[in-house]
Amino acid sequence: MVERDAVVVGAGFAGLYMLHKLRGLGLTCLVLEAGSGVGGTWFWNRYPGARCDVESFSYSYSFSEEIEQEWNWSHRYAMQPEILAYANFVADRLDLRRDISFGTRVTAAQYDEHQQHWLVDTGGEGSFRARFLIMATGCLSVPKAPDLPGLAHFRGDVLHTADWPREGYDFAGKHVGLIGTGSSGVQAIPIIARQAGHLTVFQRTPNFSIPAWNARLPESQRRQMKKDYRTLRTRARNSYAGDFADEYYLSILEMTPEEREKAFEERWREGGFNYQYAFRDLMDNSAANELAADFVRRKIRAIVRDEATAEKLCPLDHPIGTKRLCVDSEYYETYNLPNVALVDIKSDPITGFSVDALETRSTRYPLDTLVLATGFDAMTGALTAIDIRGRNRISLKDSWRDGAGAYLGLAVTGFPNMFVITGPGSPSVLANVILAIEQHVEWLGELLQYAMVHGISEIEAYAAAQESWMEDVRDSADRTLYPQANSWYVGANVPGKPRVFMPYVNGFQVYEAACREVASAGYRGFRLARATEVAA
Ligand code: NA7
Repeated sequence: MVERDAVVVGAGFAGLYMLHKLRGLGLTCLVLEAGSGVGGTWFWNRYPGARCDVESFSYSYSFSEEIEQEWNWSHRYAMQPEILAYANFVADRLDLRRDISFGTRVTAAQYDEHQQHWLVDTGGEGSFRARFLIMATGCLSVPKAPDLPGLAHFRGDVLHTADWPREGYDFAGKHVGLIGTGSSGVQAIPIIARQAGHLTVFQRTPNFSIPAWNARLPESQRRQMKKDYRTLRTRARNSYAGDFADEYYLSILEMTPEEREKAFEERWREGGFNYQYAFRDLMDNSAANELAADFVRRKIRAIVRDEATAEKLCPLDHPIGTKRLCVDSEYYETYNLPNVALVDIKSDPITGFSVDALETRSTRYPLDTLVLATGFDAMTGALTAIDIRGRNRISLKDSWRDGAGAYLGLAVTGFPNMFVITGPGSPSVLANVILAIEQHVEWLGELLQYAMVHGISEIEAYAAAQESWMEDVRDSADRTLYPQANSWYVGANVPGKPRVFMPYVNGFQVYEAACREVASAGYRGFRLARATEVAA
């Protein structure tokens, strides 16, 4: 049995920084990672076109000025290989690998109330004992395999975007089918279309997508950004989304039609999430939202030449932004290529597969390859996949049966000394997730420091604190349009998952202030017990 002060699960951006932080506190730590390398979601998601939808300069660690200055981002939005190279650079620069056990998948964790430590099992790769268990398992790390009727009959290649072969895949000359038009599909489709003989996209629900206008960063801009980093990071810390963009300065409803059209056009030309975050009434007023949505639909109709295809691509079932916006490179333009077809599987559902074809109610589509861009069991999937048992052997899965929750999105009642980085109830995926990670790691670092100074051996969120926090998370979401969509934010993409809006919608800066306030009130809402008190 290997013993450490803390075990961290996952060597993505959260696990890497957590390890660095714990070392700085003088705690011994081991990171357990299922993959053979660092990078988390960026290790697995190697599909063609995989790219971050947050701009490179803000989607990067801010805690080390050396790392900021030494690393050079090549593009406005970094591609997956570059982000993975960055994660490796950080791991090497901070000498993190010696405390990471790769190829080690955690299968179970059990809290021992008498000894106040966690026992972590890996199903064959060893067992571990630690006072603290820190889940850095990521919000988008468990691929969701869709329930497709008769898929087992298909003898062609089946690939999932979130579990892509490391050696890549040659689409040349192939007849390819792709299911899923969220961010992964929207990024992969333009690239696959240019490589494959023929691509058929099977779309269940169209999404809104805004152009990325991705481009190389000129050296002058890189130099300027590096100079401005401190100011920009401060701005990010004080913003809703945790990045550098100007936010919430325009009201759609207060503008004249001409001003509005100009503002939408400018945001479209700027590209990316600022189409959503520039407007302060877009996410809580249906009329404002509809105007913004209509602009994008008009863009789709202007770009896509075939009228019927354009109509199929126009989202009508959810307000814009209530499902994560896609940020694309020539997504809509791809449907003008002669070798690309779009099939609406809501009106013509998939009925089955034969060895070499996908069949819908009306048509048989011969395929060599099927790409599943069907998303993730988001926010909770990686946690509930592990048999985590807290006080009285209560399982995390059971305690989240009616919906996931955590006090501050960080600590779950009944699971002392366990912490979840970017857990349900925190801004996580609604913010620049790297900053959300940094804030959690730093806050947790201070809590553990406090525990050491005060001789505290057990930390647990009170049930009442968790309940009232999650009530606020829910009520805040209910004041916006977010819950209207069947999104992965509410778990709607996983059959049977309780429908709870999981991210904290009031903004990164409001959330950070709430965390600070809890800490300065002596960690209000947490039971902090000294060893003697626990034994008694
Ligand atoms: P998403 O955004 O969850 O998208 C998954 C897509 O797959 C979406 O279009 C789904 O349609 C579709 N889907 C899922 N299951 C099925 C089945 N059974 N049949 C047909 N279509 C299906 O996942 P992504 O990987 O694209 O992106 C996730 C996040 O990663 C993204 O937001 C970024 O933050 C990075 P549906 O809408 O459910 O009808």
